[in-house]
Formats: sequence, C-alpha cells, structure tokens
Amino acid sequence: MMNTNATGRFITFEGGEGAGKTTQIKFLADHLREQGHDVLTTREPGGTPEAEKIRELLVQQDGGNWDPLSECLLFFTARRMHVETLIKPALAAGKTVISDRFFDSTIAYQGYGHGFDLDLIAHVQKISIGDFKPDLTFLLDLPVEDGLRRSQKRLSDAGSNEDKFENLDLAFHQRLRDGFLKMAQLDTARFRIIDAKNSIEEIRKSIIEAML
Ligand code: Z5A
Repeated sequence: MMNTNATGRFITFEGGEGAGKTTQIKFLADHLREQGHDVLTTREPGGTPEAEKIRELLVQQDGGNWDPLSECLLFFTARRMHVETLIKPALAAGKTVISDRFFDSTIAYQGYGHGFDLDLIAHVQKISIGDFKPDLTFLLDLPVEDGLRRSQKRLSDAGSNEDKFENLDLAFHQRLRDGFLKMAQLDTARFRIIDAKNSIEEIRKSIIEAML
C-alpha cells in the first residue's frame, strides 16, 4: 500500500465498544516486530502526557459536561498534540505507528452517534491536523449487543471508572456502528472491515492477511 506519511506506516484500529481493538493491536504489533519492524503502539484520546490529561476530561464520569463543540475541540486538541509530538516524529524515524482509535472515532461518536454537525467536525479536523490521515484503518465490526457485553465485563473485571461512553443507549451504539460502516464503504482504499464476531485467533489471522 502506498505510504502517505513520510517513511513509516500509520495504522489505526476503530470500532465500537469491546470490538477487540486492544487485543488485536497487541497481536499485530508482536507480528510486525517479529518481522523486524520498529513498532510504536498508542491510543486516543491520549498518547502523550498532555493528551492523556485531556483524556481524563473526556472519558471519565467526573470529567465534566462539555457542550458538543467543546467536546469536539478537546478531542482534536488532544489529537493535534498526539500527531505533532508523537506520531509524526515516529513515522519520520521509520517506525510503524498503531493507534487505538483516531479521527474516525470523532466522526462516528460525536458525529453519527451524537448528531454533531459532520461539516463542522471536518472543519475542526482541517484546522487541527490538516490532511494528515492513517495509511490503513482496521474497522472491527461487531453487533452492538455483543460489543457492550464484552466491554461491560472488561470494565467490571478491571474496576475502571472510564465508563462514560459505555453507558449510552443501544440506539446510539447502532448509529455508531452504521456510521463506521458508512465511512469504511466510502473509503475502501484505507479501510479494511474485519468481522469481530469471530474468535480472537480468526480475527488475528484475517488482520495479518489484510496486511499482505
Ligand atoms: N471516543 C470518542 O467519543 N471520540 C473520539 O474521537 C475518540 C474516542 C478517540 C475511549 O475509548 C472512549 O472515547 C470510547 C470512544 C470515545 N468510548 N467507548 N466506549 P477506548 O478505546 O479507550 O475504549 P473502548 O472503545 O471502550 O475500548 P475497549 O472497551 O477497551 O474495547 P476494545 O479495545 O475494542 O476491546 P478489547 O479490550 O480488546 O476487548 C474487550 C473484551 O472482549 C476483553 O475482555 C477481550 O478479552 C474480549 N474479546 C476481545 N476479542 C474477542 C473475541 N473475538 N471474542 C470474544 N471476546 C473477545
């Protein structure tokens, strides 16, 4: 695949709750390292000290009630720091960067999910990070109920308080899933849709095949 980001390759994972992104990113990073690649894994919101501070404002229940534009600006403020201080330097050094979520999550969650203006999101995106985008995006697609079941289990096992977005209703999660699928269908050159209902091992194999 043609590389549009300097010398390294920028790969992102997207999907709804509990789709298995964290699990599969680890497998893909291990696989690429075995092949001799220098791999950096990161996540959004977050990835740098500044962006991790913004993450606390965005994903924790006590992080504050942001109006939609403020929330969008916070996601892109964190993203700009992430891109400028971590992702671009790593790509320039020849690393493969794998991020758990990127701007497609803002379009899906804030746009398709919450109904915030898609043109306004595109405008904020342009101001914040210009035309910078992933070379390859895996969309782990999972029926809403399956994803929420997995995610709730993981959160209760871990005793986490990062549940602000998980508590949203089923209709929201359906809009989210439909939004992700629509984006993937509109940009088939960048997206690979992976059936996340399959077993962890089957998904691992299909992701590696899609990398070839
Ligand atoms: N958000 C936003 O609104 N706008 C934005 O621009 C951005 C984010 C960037 C934080 O994201 C929240 O911020 C997120 C969107 C919002 N809201 N939510 N939800 P996050 O990435 O930190 O949180 P997450 O999406 O909820 O990730 P997650 O729950 O950690 O899911 P995951 O990483 O996709 O799945 P996992 O941890 O690999 O797996 C979940 C569980 O399922 C775990 O117990 C696994 O062992 C199990 N699992 C995984 N794969 C399988 C298969 N194939 N079968 C069975 N079980 C499996």
